[in-house]
Amino acid sequence: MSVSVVLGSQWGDEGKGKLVDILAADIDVCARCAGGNNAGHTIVVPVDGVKKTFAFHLLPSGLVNPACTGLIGSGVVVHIPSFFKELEALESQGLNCTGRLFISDRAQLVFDFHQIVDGLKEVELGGKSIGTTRKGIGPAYSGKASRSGLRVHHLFDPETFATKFRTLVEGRFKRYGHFEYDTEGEIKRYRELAERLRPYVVDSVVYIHKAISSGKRVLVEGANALMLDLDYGTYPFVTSSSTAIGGVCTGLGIPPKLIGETIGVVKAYTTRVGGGPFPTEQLNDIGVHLQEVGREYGTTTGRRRRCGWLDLVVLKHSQLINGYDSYNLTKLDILDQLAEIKVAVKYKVDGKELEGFPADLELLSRVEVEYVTLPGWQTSIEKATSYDALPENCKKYIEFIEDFMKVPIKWIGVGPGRESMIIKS
Ligand code: 2SA
Ligand code: GDP
Ligand code: MG
Repeated sequence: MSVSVVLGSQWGDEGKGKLVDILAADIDVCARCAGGNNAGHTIVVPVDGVKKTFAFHLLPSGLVNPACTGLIGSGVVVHIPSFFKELEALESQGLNCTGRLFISDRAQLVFDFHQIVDGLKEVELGGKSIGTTRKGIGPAYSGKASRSGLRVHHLFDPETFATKFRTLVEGRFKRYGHFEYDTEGEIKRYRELAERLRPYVVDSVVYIHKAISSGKRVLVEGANALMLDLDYGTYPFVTSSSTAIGGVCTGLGIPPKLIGETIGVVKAYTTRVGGGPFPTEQLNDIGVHLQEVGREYGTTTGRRRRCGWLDLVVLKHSQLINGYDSYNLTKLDILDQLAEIKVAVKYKVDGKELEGFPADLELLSRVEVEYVTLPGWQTSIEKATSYDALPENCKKYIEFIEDFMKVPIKWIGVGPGRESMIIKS
């Protein structure tokens, strides 16, 4: 039995949560391998004829399926108060997660002081700020890499926890000056939180391997996306985790040979939240149209997302690294009203085509983007339930992407709801 993987192919918010929710009907375990509660996955589900919206940040989106178990892997960074807050919000919406949510004892902890430092670092960067979610993600992964971080298992050794915690806070005071922080109060709070967390904690390596070997179907839900990957994204305008396929292995402790289908989620246009380069960004009416029709606001922070055309140079880079077997093209309905749709196919610098997506942001700032213009369909596709029912120009757009990428588009999103997904054979 192999593990399936859903990954964001662009700068995030492609609609990974919706696909994961649909696939969760046929899976037993849905696992998160990286990131933290910076992620925002929105799911719209009909419950007794009424549309219900669920917002996931740290917990796996597969939990909407009552038969699915959620696993938060070792590569994830966890802010425990947010874990409980999200769990309570889901339970208040009628999702009972008792006995079907687990967290790795190796996962790194995010504390409030990481979130404070995240904000201070952004202020320090001034005009060059990353535009982080201020959830403490960067500072927590920095602590992990510098081998001073605290992990879930430390919660159950109160003496060691308290000593290390005081040292960590002192270190931050030395670097950033004294900020208001109740260190002893936090230590006390975490003693209580540890007891609440205990029933959820597992050795996730043992857990996932037992699940796989007993024939359980496992799906990994990627958080953020390839262009936000610490190594392969638009560094330093990235998140601090490995959002690529490698992060699935390291974040869950599974070898590559156990990975089966890898599905790339591709928005039919491009969006990005926060700072950093975005070659196909449209700072014009098109960008505003995509933003408004697509309701492009951050799920976690409510920030306006920047919008632009689909970029196949980005997708090629993403394809090389993650090796997607198939795509879910999402939010195609957002292009319904456009007379013409552009797709970026080439980057040139000084008249010469670049072979790959450049590492150097200075070089990237000089690229000339070459587009192909395709005719729009100017009809609503929201109610389409089959590939054949789509307008010809819409099919041409889909097939152009498939031909260019040489990867099949298996799912097509035509609306936010679970029912608005066409399966293309
Ligand atoms: P961080 O907080 O350190 O991970 O931020 C670093 C960069 O990563 C971007 N980032 C995101 N981009 C898109 N979506 C994200 N999740 C939320 C959502 C975002 C929101 O689903 O809408 O609500 O604003 C996400 N998380 C991190 C971030 O913008 C920085 O560019
Ligand atoms: P994720 O981070 O990749 O899970 O994506 P988000 O949930 O942050 O953002 C995607 C947004 O688009 C959510 O509000 C979804 O409900 C919505 N969405 C997903 N697929 C579609 C689609 O095919 N059409 C439309 N109109 N909305 C979609
Ligand atoms: Mg999102």
